[in-house]
Amino acid sequence: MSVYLFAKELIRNSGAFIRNRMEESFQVESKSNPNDLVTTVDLETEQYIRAKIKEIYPEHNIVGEEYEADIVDSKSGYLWIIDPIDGTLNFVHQRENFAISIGIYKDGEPYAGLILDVMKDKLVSAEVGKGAFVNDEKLETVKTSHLSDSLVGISHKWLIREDIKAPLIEIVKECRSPRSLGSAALEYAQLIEGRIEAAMFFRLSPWDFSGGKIIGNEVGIITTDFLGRQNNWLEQTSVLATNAVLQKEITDIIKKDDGFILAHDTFHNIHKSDL
Ligand code: 2AM
Ligand code: CA
Ligand code: CA
Ligand code: CA
Repeated sequence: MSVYLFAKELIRNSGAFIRNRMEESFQVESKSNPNDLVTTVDLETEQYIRAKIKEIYPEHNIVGEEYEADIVDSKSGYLWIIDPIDGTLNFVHQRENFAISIGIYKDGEPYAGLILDVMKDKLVSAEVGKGAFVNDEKLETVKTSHLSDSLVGISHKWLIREDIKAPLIEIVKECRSPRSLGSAALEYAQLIEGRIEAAMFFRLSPWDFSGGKIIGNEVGIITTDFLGRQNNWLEQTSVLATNAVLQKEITDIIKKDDGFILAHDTFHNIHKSDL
C-alpha cells in the first residue's frame, strides 16, 4: 500500500475516532489566551494519528500542533504535518465545521495533502501530480476570477487591527462578499472545490495550511504570503491562496500600502535581507 493510500485510510479512521469520542464528555482548556482553546479530543486525536503512523512507518517524522515536533530533517524521508482538529472553536461551540488536516512531504518536496470535514466525512485530497479529489470525484482546475466577482475568505478579527486593516478593508469593499468559516483547512477545501475564490489568513502555522497548499496546487490554487512571496512552510506566516488572476489583484492592493508591509513584516519578523 502506498503512503498516500495509508494516509487516506488513516484520516477516515481518525474522523470516526473523533465522532465516537465526541459522544462522551471532554475537557476544554485555554492555551495562549482565553479564546485559544484546546480539548482533550484534540490531544487524543493527535496521539491516535501519531501512533498509527509510527506503528507502520517508525522512521517517518511528524510535526503536529499539540505535541513537540520530531527533530526534523526536512530534506530526507517522509515528514507528516498534522492538525488533529482545525477549527477547535467550531468543534466546541458548533460541533461541526472542523477538519483534520494533513500535509506530507517526501525528501523535502510536497507528496500529498488531505483535509477531512469530520462531521460530513467528506475528504478533499491529492497525491502530487495526480490531481485533486473530493471523495472519489476528480476536481477540475479552478476558474480565474476578478475581485468584483469573488467570494473572499477573511477573518473579521484581522479587519479590526489598526496597523493592518486599511488594505484588508479595501479588499472586503471591492470583493463580491467576504466569508469566514473558522477553519483554515475547510476554507482551503472550499477554495479547491471552487466554492470561494480566495482565502486570506494573516497568521497561520504550518499544520493549518500545508495540506491545503499541496492539494490546491493540483487545481491551480497558488499559495503565497500576503505580498505574493513564497511561504516559509515550517514557520508561522501570512497565507493568501487563490487563482493567478485574483492573486495579482489582491497583492497589488496590499503592496501599495507601505504601512501594511512594515506592520506585516515586523509581525512576522521578516527582514528585507531575508528575501
Ligand atoms: P485551530 O482551530 O487548529 O487552532 C480560525 O480560527 C483558524 O485559525 C483555524 O484554522 C485555527 O486553527 C487557526 N488559529 C486559531 N488560533 C490561532 C493562532 N493563535 N495562530 C494561528 N492560527 C490560529
Ligand atoms: Ca489551536
Ligand atoms: Ca489549525
Ligand atoms: Ca488545531
